[in-house]
Amino acid sequence: MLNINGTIKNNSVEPEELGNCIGKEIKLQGAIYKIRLMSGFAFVILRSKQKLVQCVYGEEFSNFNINELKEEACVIITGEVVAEERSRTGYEVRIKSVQVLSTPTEELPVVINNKKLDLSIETLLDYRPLTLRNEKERAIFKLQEGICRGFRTFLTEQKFTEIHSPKIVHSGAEGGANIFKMDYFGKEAYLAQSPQFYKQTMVGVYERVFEIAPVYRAEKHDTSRHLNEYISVDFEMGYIESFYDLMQMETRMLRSCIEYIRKEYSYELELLSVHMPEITEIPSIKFAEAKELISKEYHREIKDMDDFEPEEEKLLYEVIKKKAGCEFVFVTHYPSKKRPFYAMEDPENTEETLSFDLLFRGLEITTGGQRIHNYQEQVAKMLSRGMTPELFESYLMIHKYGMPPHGGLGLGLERFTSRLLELPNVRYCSLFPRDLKRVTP
Ligand code: AMO
Repeated sequence: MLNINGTIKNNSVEPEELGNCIGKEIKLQGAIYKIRLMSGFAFVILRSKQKLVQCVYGEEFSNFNINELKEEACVIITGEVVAEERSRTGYEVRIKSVQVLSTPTEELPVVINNKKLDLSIETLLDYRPLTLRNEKERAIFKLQEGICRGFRTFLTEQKFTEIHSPKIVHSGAEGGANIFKMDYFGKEAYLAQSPQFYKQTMVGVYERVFEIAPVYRAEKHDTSRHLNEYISVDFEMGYIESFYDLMQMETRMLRSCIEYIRKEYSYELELLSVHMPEITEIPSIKFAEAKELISKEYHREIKDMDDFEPEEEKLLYEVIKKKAGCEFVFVTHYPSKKRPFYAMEDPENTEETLSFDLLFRGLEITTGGQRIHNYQEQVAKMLSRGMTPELFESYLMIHKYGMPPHGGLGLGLERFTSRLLELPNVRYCSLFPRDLKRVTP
């Protein structure tokens, strides 16, 4: 019988410890990222858990044949850590011997170990299992991890409870045609467009909740901002005085996240040359006023009174940056007809909702707002939209049996990341993007 007590036998040092091992012989595990042959010696760059480690082969101290070592082989290196001021880390590992655990059977179809991958977005995504091994590609998703940790840390501190809501659902929350239908043992079901009903429901349980999880949108168009599966950062909170409380909370969440990654992910930020936004205060403007401002500043005719055109979002960014020096802008009071049935209308003007979007560097990254919490009011709004309240019985339970004034928001993780890194397409910020043409890799 074998007793498993949780001990993993591994004598490899953690790469972060190498700086403390100067003069010592160590073992180090990783993949051979790059071999640069010189005469009599070679640089062997090892891809470890987080960073690249500079190792060197030398005829006088290495006891293996460098020509037999292949890039992308998985190895355990034995070597001595020596101080080397020309190395980025201040040290390097002189390789004595190499234990090869596995070695590629074929030449890689794309070059993945250049500083910058010189590939079209299609090739980059087609070879995702390989291209993700590139130093900068890895840094993007490491940073994205940091963003989620930043949000999670902040929200947990603010006493939000993390939840996991179902992704197979019985009705759509966001309306529109972009819902995936599925056959659920002979019944019709859908992939969740958002955790909307469930996060509201959980406000009745915990008062403040959040979720970071995939959501599904059957987007029929191929744009640089739409994915068919994306990660939604949602929070929902009760006992709000107005929807401005939600905007205050989001401002603090973003500020806290930016500080967190600045502190914890400086390696990735530097590698990706991220231009970090300053968030002290975020200006807020009503939707109708924003439309007029853009029209006046740029002598543009307003074509669609109910929504922004993508170009208008960019122009709004420019004008707000010029006037207020901020790269974010809240836009509030969106027209009721453009917002979902759960949005609360402004009692002073029922044509408008107590809702907002947040734009960052010219792209909508968040939608949020106050929800209807009164049962009669919610049923009446559904009926006025031609909906059948009976189909939403379980959702309406919360309204029927008591809910505090509440609201929340959803932030698209890939959109936020792409704007932070100033990348032109959300696909760059999705590990394995799903779009009109792509369900693989
Ligand atoms: P909405 O539908 O506006 O609101 O979505 C919220 C945020 O999600 C992101 N987003 C997308 N990202 C990538 N691909 C897509 N196809 C896509 N669609 C949306 C955007 C957007 O701002 N339940 C509400 C939120 C709330 O009120 O709490 C909702 O889902 O960044």
